[in-house]
Amino acid sequence: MLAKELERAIYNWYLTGENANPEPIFNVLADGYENELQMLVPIETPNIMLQLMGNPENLKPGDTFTAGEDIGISFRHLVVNEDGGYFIPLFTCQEEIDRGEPTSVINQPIKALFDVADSWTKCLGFVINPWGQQFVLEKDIIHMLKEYERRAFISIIRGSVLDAHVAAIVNAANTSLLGGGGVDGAIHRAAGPKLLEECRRLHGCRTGEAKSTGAYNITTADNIIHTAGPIYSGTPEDSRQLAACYLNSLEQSFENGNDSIVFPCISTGVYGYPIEEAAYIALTAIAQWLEEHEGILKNVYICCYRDEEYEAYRRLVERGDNGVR
Ligand code: AR6
Repeated sequence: MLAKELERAIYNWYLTGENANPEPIFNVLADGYENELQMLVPIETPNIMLQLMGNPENLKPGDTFTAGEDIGISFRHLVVNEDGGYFIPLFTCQEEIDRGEPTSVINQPIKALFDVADSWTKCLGFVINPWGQQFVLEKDIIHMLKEYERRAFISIIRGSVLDAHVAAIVNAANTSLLGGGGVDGAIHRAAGPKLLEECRRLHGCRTGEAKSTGAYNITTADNIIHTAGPIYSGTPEDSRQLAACYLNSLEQSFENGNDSIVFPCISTGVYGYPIEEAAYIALTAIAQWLEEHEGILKNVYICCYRDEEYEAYRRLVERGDNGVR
């Protein structure tokens, strides 16, 4: 689970583009340091085999070996400078390893790796998934991560909720939950007809409420959280209902055990909510929920499909009056 979240955070960091804040990745790594995140580490096979065998001269075909306690493992290196400085590659899954040349690997907790890195003088750090979307962890970052104070981070991304890789995608649906246009239509098209079948069994959703389903053919998420935003009418009830959409979606994701979530700009399309106002309500509601549920959710993403949505969010974040770092 944590390795998957790490992959997702790195993917979204690339998606966010230039100057993206790496804090969502640090959140997962710091969590992994405390909670046994396992990484796959390539090893130098011949060495480890000789050590496993003890005395290879006594070998007969078909013999099997069990590793003793004192096996010294030799990790593979990516040499980067003429002084022999190197990085150690780490992988989140076998598919990432298979992008490069075949190698033997072992599972190692990231805690053990971070803790021994300082004793290898020529080691400059680690590179996560070097053959794909790589993330470099230099030693000073590793030191920082060991003491890192985790705090859920809100990232603003330009694009569709279907572009992000997350545990939960929020759908700006309607009270029938039976599909529609906008992002709702896009999610149903991507998920396939089984999503509509499950939605039928939910018997609708009141404005401001949120209900959870599977993600079906959407492989970039584990589940979909459907919420019905208010149709903008210019009354104070609008903002209460819009805030409720965000709060109830976060509550649902908490119940699902999700570590990451992506929101569209609820009600700002077909339902006509002025974007500037909607963005302020969204950020305030999310920041409030995160403050009340410290340490639960790691990463929150807001996807802005239209330029004016993205710009409204950027202006708000730059003003810094909404509890968002
Ligand atoms: N892909 C991704 N995001 C989109 C897309 C798309 N194809 N189209 C719009 N958005 P909206 P609402 C973004 O209109 O205002 C539906 O028919 C859009 O830029 O989808 O809450 C439902 O069934 C904005 O950021 O939803 C309801 O009847 C966000 O999605 C009604 O519309 C929400 O815009 C809900 O209206």
